[in-house]
Amino acid sequence: MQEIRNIVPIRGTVFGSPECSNLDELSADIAFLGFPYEQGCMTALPSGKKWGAKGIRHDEKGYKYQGGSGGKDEEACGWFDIDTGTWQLRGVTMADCGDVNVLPAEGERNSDSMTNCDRLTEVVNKILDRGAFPVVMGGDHTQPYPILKAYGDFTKFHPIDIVHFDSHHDFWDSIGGAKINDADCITRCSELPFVDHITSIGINSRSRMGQKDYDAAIAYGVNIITPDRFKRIGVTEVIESIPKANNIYVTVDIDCMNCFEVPGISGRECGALSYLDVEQTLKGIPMRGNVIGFDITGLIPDRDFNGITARVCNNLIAEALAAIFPSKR
Ligand SMILES: [Mn+2]
Repeated sequence: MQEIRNIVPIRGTVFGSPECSNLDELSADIAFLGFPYEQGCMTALPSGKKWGAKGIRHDEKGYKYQGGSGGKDEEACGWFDIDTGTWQLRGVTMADCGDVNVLPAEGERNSDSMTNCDRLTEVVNKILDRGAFPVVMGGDHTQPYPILKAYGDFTKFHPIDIVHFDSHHDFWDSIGGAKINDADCITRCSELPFVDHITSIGINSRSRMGQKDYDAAIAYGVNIITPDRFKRIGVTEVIESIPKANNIYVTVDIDCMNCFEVPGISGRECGALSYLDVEQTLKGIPMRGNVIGFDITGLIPDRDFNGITARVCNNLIAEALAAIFPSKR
């Protein structure tokens, strides 16, 4: 049987961090991984989520991993935050592992070959095995389920709570009977034996959340924060509504934000969260538990305007990581 690579190299890395295409040699606090996959979406929807990771990598304004003062190329240079008077991500090491190798979904397949989602699970499993914190960039929102499956072998991370940012509940049972897709990812995650509480932030009622799906989410115990409720109670109370947990996994579908802040997406929403709502909530999550992984999804560079949405994604990743990883120097 032909050897199939699990990851493929890319051009340009997140924040200009070093590339690591051999996972056996991965040695970093944080590992970036692209999952250029959109086989979990209805094909009637706008396509191009598979280029999301590429868009984030090519954003030019964001954190520069190798920079520092005095013109020196300092590794993991971090930045100084004037709100807190502290350095952010200084000395926190990062590596970009490239993209998961996504192959055609249909057609004849060797019985022992893996699906694309299995390949994602295997790569994240390896990243965890190397002691790094995975940051997966979609691709569509199928990804949290195969990512979380990778934590199955690591009981030190159990139980896992999920904090989910989205305009859509993603609590469908299936799409026409087909399971494991971008509308049922939270349902599938809820079925994993080591997943416990789920908080879904930004869910709106205009996005076809049928009452059946709503009832299923409530029956599971999902803590749903709509944009209206977010505005009413404010960010501090939103953060406090996230149950205290041992371990927290964070998944961000960027359509949780107003479409005029994230035009480069598929389902453009109004009356949604703002960029700062999401950033400030992300910064509060480490106070509720040990954050063990992060993914971001939904960017379609071809629908973006002048890279605005890629800018938002790149910045959210940097700010979320800065809240999770204190500076080392
Ligand atoms: Mn979603």
